[in-house]
Amino acid sequence: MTATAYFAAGQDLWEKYQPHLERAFGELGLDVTLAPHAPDPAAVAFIIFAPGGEIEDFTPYTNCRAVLNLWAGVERIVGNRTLTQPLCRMVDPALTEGMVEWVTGHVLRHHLGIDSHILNQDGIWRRDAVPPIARDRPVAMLGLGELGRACGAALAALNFPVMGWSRTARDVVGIECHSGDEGLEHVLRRAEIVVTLLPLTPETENLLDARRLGWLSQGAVIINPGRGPLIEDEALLAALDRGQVKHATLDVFRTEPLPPEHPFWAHPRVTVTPHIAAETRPASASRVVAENIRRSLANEPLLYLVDRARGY
Ligand code: NDP
Ligand code: OXD
Repeated sequence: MTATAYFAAGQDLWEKYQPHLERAFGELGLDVTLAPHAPDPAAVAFIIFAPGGEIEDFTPYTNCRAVLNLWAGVERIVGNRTLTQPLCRMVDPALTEGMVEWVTGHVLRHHLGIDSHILNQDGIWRRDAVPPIARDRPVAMLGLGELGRACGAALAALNFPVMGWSRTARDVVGIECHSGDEGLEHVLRRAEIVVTLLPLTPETENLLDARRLGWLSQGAVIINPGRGPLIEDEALLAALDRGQVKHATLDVFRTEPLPPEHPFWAHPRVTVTPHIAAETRPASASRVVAENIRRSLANEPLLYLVDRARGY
């Protein structure tokens, strides 16, 4: 019998995804009908979801075998009490590539002091700020999941000493791995550049508060493409103002779009990017969705299943 996959991620995304999803279903020979509406929720076998999409209440989808999130982060759906179906998050190879490029680019910007040579050129020949080579610039990667590992590997390949931090103890080639509160203190005290690629959960919210920011070495740089609430805004502003944090490059915020009056916009040592570090790409992500539908229909384990208790 044909299964129905309801694309509940909104009209804009529908237009971008429809041809790719249909192609990906065809490539796997799936007997699946893709629909932008679900007049009969009980007939829906799969829900393709994105935050801000059409579903708040999952209760009527009584025969839904899985909810397939198009985003890597699940904080906007994982706590939905009506969601009893398995939830899968997105691990998209093209999103990962994008994140590696964004993180590497921003790390190199700060490492090389690129701004001082491309902004405010004033005719003065300054040779006083030769950067160290990468092997002398320790980087902390908070989060050693799909994205943290890929970014850490790219930075390690450039010779940055990468210290990683995760919830459980990990062993990642090329990365000095740490976990637990002591591990966090260790990496923050030693890092000159800190990248946050953690999911937003009750445990990670406000992780970088005044106390932990106080562990940073003077003049550290923070790069946050994870989620805004990982860092306390006020504590970060205070750390910037006392020079403990030399610069913060922020892609994600408590409120998005970041309101025009937010102090981050005007701060001379904050760079705001509008949540563009890495996007899910329809062509590759559609293949991930199709593969999970194939697995479900074949009663095989789903990929990238979210652990509701952990929240990611
Ligand atoms: P993963 O789930 O693969 O990895 C999460 C990592 O965070 C794991 O290493 C995990 O530890 C660690 N972690 C979770 N909770 C804690 C904790 N309490 N203490 C210490 N470590 C913890 O996620 P991804 O790498 O795929 O994505 C990370 C985040 O990046 C997403 O959740 C999303 O918020 C953000 N993102 C941002 C984008 C953007 O454009 N700005 C695009 C895509 C994602 P462990 O290994 O032990 O499980
Ligand atoms: C994601 C994001 O979680 O784009 O996929 O932030």
